[in-house]
Amino acid sequence: MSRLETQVAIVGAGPAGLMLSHLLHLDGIHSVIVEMRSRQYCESRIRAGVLEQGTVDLLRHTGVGARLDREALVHRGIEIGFDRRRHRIPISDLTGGKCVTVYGQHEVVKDLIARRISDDGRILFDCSKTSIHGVDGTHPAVRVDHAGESLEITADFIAGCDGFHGVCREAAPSGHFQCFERAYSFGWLGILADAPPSSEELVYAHHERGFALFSMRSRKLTRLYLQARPDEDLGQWTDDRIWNELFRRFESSDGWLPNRGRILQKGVAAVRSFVCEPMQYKRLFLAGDAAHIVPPTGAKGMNLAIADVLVLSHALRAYYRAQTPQQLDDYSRVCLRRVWNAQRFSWWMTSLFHRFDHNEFDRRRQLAELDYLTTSQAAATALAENYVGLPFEGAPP
Ligand code: RFL
Ligand code: PHB
Repeated sequence: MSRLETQVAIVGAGPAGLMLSHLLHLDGIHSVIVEMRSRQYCESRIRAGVLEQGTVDLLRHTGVGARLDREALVHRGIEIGFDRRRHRIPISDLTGGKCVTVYGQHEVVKDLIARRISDDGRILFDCSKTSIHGVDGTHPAVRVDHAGESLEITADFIAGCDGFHGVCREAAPSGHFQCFERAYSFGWLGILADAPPSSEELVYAHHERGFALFSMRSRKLTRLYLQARPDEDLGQWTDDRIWNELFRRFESSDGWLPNRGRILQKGVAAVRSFVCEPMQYKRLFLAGDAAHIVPPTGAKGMNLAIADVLVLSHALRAYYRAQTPQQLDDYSRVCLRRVWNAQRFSWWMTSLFHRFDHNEFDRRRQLAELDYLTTSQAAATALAENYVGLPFEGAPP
């Protein structure tokens, strides 16, 4: 078995693992990332699209915001559709000028991989058989098979940035982590369409047939989602059926509809809420989707992952500079406060827009809430403040 030593071994080259490695490098701390997928796969996996103000500020501040500044789309409002009408929530006006930025998660991943490689960072793609060892001792290790050989990476700390289905959460003794979970009876069917977005802003639509979301990836690509069954058979969803369903759910009295175009990608994503507490076991730290999942309705998942690793990088910096473990001990508490806030907001957005197995009373209550949201400045401000994101703990001024 080959051996390697580093300060922080990171499992997963998603936004959390890559950003952590980048932040540690800026503080002079060495890390190695192991990733089960290929570089090409990581760079083309279409997922999140909406970046909070704090995420964008951090990308810029740490020197990985140049392409984002050239290509990303800045959004100062969102549209809420119900009862065949759309209502604008002016999120920038309600938050002292803050905005969200539409820039695909895979673009952030591409920018971070390019930067890590140009800084001589080590990312081992195409690893298999990842396993975690020695988490009870002072030198935990990650073992993988990579490039035809077995490799053991010994480190001071392990960062589990390996997503919801990763292996790191299982490395702690059973019962250490307490998991809080909520399942939903629906998923999201998402498509990427070769069509210029027909609105400059996102449209979240409530409809009696179920939720629909209009989003985008660029001036040429529209991203759309439909509430669907979690086990939806994509084979049953012809392109015509998808467009017809979208057009029905977005139907509005002013005639606005998304532009139709060739469907480049389609997939079904689960909708779930999940939190693992604490987010640490001795020298193993969980970050991002490995520790928590939010329903996509609030657009918070990737932003939470970035916020976690900012806190973790500061704690590791304090540890290496002054041998002070207090910030590491505080990691879970600091992160979980933000995580539960995002859970609350994402659950609220989900319950506001989706069709549940509920009765007419509940549907009317939903409509009343949408009415209140689009006519009360106080209600709209609460949405706007959460949508652009609460301030990042320890973010640069
Ligand atoms: P990731 O991105 O899942 O990365 C984990 C990485 O770990 C690798 N891995 C392993 N590597 C080695 N060994 C193993 N045993 C491994 N097991 C796993 C995986 O291959 C992967 O590369 O987690 P991370 O970094 O925590 O990032 C989280 C985000 O990806 C996620 O929260 C967002 O995509 C959620 N999300 C959204 N978030 C937003 O902030 N804004 C949005 O607009 C938004 N929209 C969305 C979303 C997620 C969606 N889906 C598909 C669930 C829309 C959708 C449809
Ligand atoms: C997306 O563009 O993928 C997206 C936008 C807003 C959401 C979720 C996903 O709330």
